[in-house]
Amino acid sequence: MLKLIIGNKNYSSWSMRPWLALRANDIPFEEVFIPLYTNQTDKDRILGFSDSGKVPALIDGDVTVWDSLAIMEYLAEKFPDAGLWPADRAARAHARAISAEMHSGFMALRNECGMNLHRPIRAVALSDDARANAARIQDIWADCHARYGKQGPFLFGAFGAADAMYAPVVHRFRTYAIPVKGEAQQYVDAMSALPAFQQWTQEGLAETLVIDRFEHV
Ligand SMILES: N[C@@H](CCC(=O)N[C@@H](CS)C(=O)NCC(=O)O)C(=O)O
Repeated sequence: MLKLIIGNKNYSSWSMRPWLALRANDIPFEEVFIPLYTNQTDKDRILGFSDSGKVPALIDGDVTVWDSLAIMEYLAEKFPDAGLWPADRAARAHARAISAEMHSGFMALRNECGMNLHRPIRAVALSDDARANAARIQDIWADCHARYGKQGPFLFGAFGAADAMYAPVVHRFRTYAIPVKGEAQQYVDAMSALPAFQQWTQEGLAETLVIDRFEHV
């Protein structure tokens, strides 16, 4: 049985990504929750699974894969029928490029609008960089919709790895009241209707642990 080590569902956007990829495809796995930013004991538990000291980590027998994007690649190889990457090579390259862009970029938006599901909805004054990040993400979604929208409501038609990578942004746009326009709103609606996305959200909202440093934004 695969084991996915995750942090708080309320806060851990990196944990959310591979969890969604697994759950949305009905791939069985055991979930191991370790509260983030609590004490050395919890940190040591994370280190017991991954030398990176970070979540998520996927354990498959004697294979450990850490880092969300590497986990996505591992799952795509292990479960080819799940279609985590598009079958078409050009679309697959596109999906990998936008996933990498999410993984390595949008720092201003990520720093200024950390995922926090239970945060009361409230706009904050965003920096120019964060506003540019939000616009770029919406352009990515609109471009995918224009190219692949006939195949389904997700970025490349059916739900895949790129969607899992962008899913936490849907929460950020909502809780920080960032305006979403046109096709990007259709994408937000499709993601919000996905049962796996709803399950993560409900379980995150049910958590009572509070990480103080993420609460004053
Ligand atoms: N690049 C990593 C980032 C992982 C990461 O930063 N995880 C955070 C939680 S969302 C973490 O484990 N923080 C705990 C710590 O640093 O002690 C990925 O894509 O998986």
